[in-house]
This record gives sequence, C-alpha cells and structure tokens, in this order.
Amino acid sequence: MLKTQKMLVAAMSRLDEAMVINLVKQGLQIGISPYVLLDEIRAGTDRVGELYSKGEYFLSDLIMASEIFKDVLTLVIKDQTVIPRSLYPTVIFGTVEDDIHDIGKNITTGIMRYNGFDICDLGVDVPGPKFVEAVKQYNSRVVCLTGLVTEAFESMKKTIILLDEAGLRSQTIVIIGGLVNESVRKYTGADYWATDCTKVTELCRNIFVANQRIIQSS
Ligand code: B12
Repeated sequence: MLKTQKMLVAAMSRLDEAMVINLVKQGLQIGISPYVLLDEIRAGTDRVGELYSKGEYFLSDLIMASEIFKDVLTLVIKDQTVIPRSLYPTVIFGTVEDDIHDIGKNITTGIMRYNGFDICDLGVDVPGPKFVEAVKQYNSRVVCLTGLVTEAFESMKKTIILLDEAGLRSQTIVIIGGLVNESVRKYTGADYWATDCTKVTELCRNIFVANQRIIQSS
C-alpha cells in the first residue's frame, strides 16, 4: 500500500475532511486509480463504524463520514465519461426496505454505468414489491440488493420470496452487497454476494454471457 493510501485510511477514520480531500487530489495526480482511493476511504469508514460501535463516535460522526464520502465521490467521478449505450439488459439496483445506506450502492452503480450497463436505481428503503415491478417493467435479469443494517437481511429474503411468488425467480439472478457474507447469502437465498464493487461488473457480464442474454446492439 502506498503512503498516500495509508494516510487516507487514517485521515478518514479521524474524519479529517480537508486532509482526505487533499490526499485524494494527490493520489489522482500521481495516477492512483479512483477506485483504489475509494476503497481506502471505505476502509476508513469501516474504522468509523467500529468506533461508533464502541461508543467512541456518535451518529453525527457517521453523518460526517458519509458527507466526506460524497464529496470525494463528486471529486473522483467528475471527469469520468459515461458510456451511453448498454449491450445488456437493465440491472435493477436498490437499498432494501428498512435500510437507508446508499454510498456503496451509488459507487457500484456509478462503476457499472461507466462500464456500459443500464441501471435502474430504485433508491433506498425500497419495499420488495418495487423490485418485482421493476423486474417486470424492464424484463430484467439481474437484481442487485444493498443492505448494511441487520434488518436489511430480512428485507432481502422477503424480496427474493416475492420474486419467486411472482414467477420471476428462475429468470432473475440476485446479487447482494453491503455488509454481507456467505451466511447472509444463504439466509436470504441470493445467488451471489460481493463487497468489492469492482467485481460486480465482471460478474454481471459473465452472467449475461453465460445465459446468452446479450441484446445485440444495432
Ligand atoms: C456512513 C454510515 C451511515 C450514514 C449513511 C449515509 C448514506 N447516505 O449511506 C448514516 C449516518 C445515514 C447512517 C445511519 C445509520 N447507521 Co450507519 N454506517 C455508516 C458507516 C460508517 C459507513 C457505511 C458506508 O457508507 N461505507 C462505505 C461504503 C462504500 O461501503 P459499502 O456500503 O459496504 O459498499 C461497498 C460494498 O459493500 C459494495 N456494495 C454496496 N452495495 C452493493 C450492492 C451489490 C449488489 C454489490 C455486489 C456490491 C455492493 O460496494 C461498495 C464499495 O466497495 C457504517 C460502518 C461500516 N462498517 O460500514 C455504519 C453502519 C452500517 N451503520 C450502522 C447503524 C447502526 C446505523 C443507524 C441504525 C444508526 C442510528 N442509530 O440511527 C442508521 C441506519 C438507519 C437505517 N435504517 O438504515 C451500523 C449497522 C450495524 C448493524 N449490523 O445493523 C454500522 C455497521 C456501524 C456500526 N458498526 O455500528 N450510517
């Protein structure tokens, strides 16, 4: 890990916004990938979360962390060109019911759009039926669910049950992200889980290719 990256994790955990912004600018100047920088900041927010759990940080500190993250996002993605036309069916995204965390979702959808995917982002605290409606509307094949609070796992599970009841489960791959792991995947009934947003693009592309569902662009 480069010195700038180490310092970035530390500055983010201290919630030192000026220092974070400076280090990101420096990192971009010396050619560190925006996604590597974002990942270091994410490591810093994990530390913020730990300190919050221990009672050393408060809700206001979580809010501060999210504000810094948003400022960094604006800084790193402003120069990226969005590829306008997708070769693949629309991917449905949303933070599930009872959860309002959306920074990771927004990074992931940003990366996917940058890589040429059409995304329907339903926002945060999205009830299961909204996902079902969106899958029908876009004839979608991939649904991506974000969840960071424990309650989100129940909502993910319910959403997947609703897809099943609507007869859409066999045609839909469900990927979950956020604070998830293999146990959460099993509990919710999702097909895949990932916490590294850079891997989602490849995963979706592989899913579409494997299922021969590429829509040929003319
Ligand atoms: C910032 C933050 C907030 C902000 C969120 C702002 C926003 N617009 O998102 C605010 C202040 C609003 C907030 C509120 C709350 N928070 Co909060 N928050 C955090 C914090 C510090 C960072 C989260 C974050 O943005 N991380 C950075 C992003 C980039 O990471 P990420 O979301 O994991 O996303 C990455 C990957 O997961 C992936 N990804 C994301 N989505 C998807 C989807 C797919 C399909 C894929 C493949 C990948 C993918 O891409 C991203 C980049 O790699 C975490 C601590 C932590 N360890 O995460 C606590 C944390 C999540 N919050 C927590 C809590 C308790 C709360 C509150 C309940 C506090 C309260 N008392 O009100 C409320 C929740 C209200 C609700 N119902 O949702 C707890 C949850 C504990 C639990 N197990 O339930 C945590 C873990 C803190 C802690 N240690 O206690 N929070």
